Amino acid sequence: MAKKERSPEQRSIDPASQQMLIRADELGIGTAFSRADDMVPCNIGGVGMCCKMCGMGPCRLTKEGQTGVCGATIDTIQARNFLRAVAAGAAAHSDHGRDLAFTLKAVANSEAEGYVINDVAKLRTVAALYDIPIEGRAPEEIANDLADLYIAQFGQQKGRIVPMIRAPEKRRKLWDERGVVPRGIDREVVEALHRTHIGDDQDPEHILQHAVRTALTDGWGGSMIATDISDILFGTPAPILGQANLGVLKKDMVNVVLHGHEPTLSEMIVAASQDPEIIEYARAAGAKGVNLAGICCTANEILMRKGIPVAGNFLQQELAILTGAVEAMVVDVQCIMQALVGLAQNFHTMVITTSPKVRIKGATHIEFNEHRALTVAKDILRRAIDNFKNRGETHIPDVRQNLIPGFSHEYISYMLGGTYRASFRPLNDAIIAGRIRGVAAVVGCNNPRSTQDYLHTVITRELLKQDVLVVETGCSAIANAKVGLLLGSAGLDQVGPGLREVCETVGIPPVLHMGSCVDNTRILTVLTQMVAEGGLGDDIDQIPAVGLAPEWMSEKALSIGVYCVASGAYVIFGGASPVSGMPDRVADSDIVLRYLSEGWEKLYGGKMEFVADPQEMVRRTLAHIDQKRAALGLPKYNPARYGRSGDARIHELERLPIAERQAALYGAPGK
Ligand code: SF4
Ligand code: MSK
Repeated sequence: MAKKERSPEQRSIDPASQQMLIRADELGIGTAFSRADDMVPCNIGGVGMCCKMCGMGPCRLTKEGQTGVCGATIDTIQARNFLRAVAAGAAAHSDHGRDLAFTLKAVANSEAEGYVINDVAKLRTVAALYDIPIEGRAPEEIANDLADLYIAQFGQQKGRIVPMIRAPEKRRKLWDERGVVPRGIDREVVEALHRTHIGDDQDPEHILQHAVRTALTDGWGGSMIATDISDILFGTPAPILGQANLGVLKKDMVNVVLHGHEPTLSEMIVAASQDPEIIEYARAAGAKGVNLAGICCTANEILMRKGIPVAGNFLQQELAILTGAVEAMVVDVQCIMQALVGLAQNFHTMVITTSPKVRIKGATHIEFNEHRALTVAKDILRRAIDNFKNRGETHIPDVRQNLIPGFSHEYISYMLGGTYRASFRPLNDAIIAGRIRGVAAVVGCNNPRSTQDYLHTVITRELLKQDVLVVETGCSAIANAKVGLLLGSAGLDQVGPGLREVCETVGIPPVLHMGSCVDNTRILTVLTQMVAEGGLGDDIDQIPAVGLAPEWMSEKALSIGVYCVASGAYVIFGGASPVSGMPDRVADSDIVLRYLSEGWEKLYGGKMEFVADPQEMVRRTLAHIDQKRAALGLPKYNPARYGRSGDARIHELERLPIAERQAALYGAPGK
């Protein structure tokens, strides 16, 4: 029995999740929600005041003036813990990028079964950025050179990683001056571990400088490489109709849920699921076919490119199995709960691990290998189909919502300017005029310590009302998709008048789904292109923009936050801070917390803050946007100026007699 058990409504705002949580209670099955209720977070480690870097500890610094056995002070301990978390996050994203680089190399050399180069234009564009010759060369030759260059970024020892050249010039100079330019991706992660070993780096500011360098290897390194290669191999996303929530699972089909992060295997499973041989195999088993659905960022990858429905975000991985309708949950890397296997034993679901890096005791392991990807994908689907006969009672919530994802930076540029004039000019102009007050990136995870999806959706809705254009990635995008904010016209009645005009004119939803967690680099690219377009300053820190991770939980989120801060953004995390300390008990135990905000703002123009209250998050976001507008000399945001043009006005005018309509549009005759 949980200690402080919350009701389903307190655990999630999502009706599908609530239904499955009731079902879990009926069956007496625990989930992350009930385990979070049972597990009170450690009030010492949770605020960064515990060190377990060596066998003389763990040392808990809860008294004034106390140090660790080695003499380490609280700020050193907090900075070391923080750097280690950033290093783990950067490692996860970057290793994802490395695997894709090896896949690109294999595809270029015809050694990867089933894969082709899907977006030759993007391959040529990316290669040209690095002066790789493209004219008169076959895509495979270019891809081979690009793969070699990208693979080299991981083991490089000196110089700078190449994707950094894509940042605004002023920012690159700043990074040089601050000594945070990454030399090689692996080198910075290794150095982070070295520096935080007992008896190494003990100056908190110096340790946190390396947190910046390490995070930059993620945003302007590993993650950017991952996004580039995913687009080259599987296609650059463009708007496509999708669906989200547990109601996408189908009673009469074999349901295979793809969960994790890397698109390599999931893309091949999508291809295999359409193979006549597999469809026939499913029919012979008594099903109408194979229904694929995604969870977490694998979901975002195959949704953005193939329109494969999303079963849910992070906190719905267990709930999908609780439907009783999932024949197989196929996982690769990151954000996979170990609890899945025990939970699945209550049903017929097979949990299939596929990465050489990730095994879970009790799961079936079918190892993925890009050299025989299609064969592995078909093998997995056959195993899932064979399991269909074991299905028992099903409880699929009848809850799903349409959405339109697929807003890559390439597509945003195209939609704003067209094929021949692709550009960010209209976006910059809308911000300069005040139609769009600013831009917010609402991203990141779910966390069972808050109410699932509540913070993501309430903040997004509030910002839209204030004419803030919202871009999204990761589990946040799925949260807002489920409440219908990622549709063309739906939700436009809930947005501010200026933003509504822009959305109606361009034909876009007010919330743009830009992809998975590694695709936060698309947001860096958009910000860089907005700078290049002109009118909003000469560096990212001058743009009226804010990043928010309201329900963060992963170390990857911290790494993303730090590279955004280092790129000049104001980043607000919801929930608890891992470095807040207990300033009421131990004075100055919040030195590191303050440094991430005030210290980094002086150095990089961006800052990181942790704010629990959603209204306060919105208030700080708007205050920051308005302050950046003022610094640029832009007109003060005034919603009364807009909302009288565009489609809404046309509908009103249509009701007037023709002469009055013309007078309203063009002035009275003779004037
Ligand atoms: Fe304690 Fe120092 Fe060891 Fe950390 S490194 S556990 S503070 S003795
Ligand atoms: S999956 S890192 S819970 S966003 Fe990228 Fe979602 Fe966070 Fe995992």
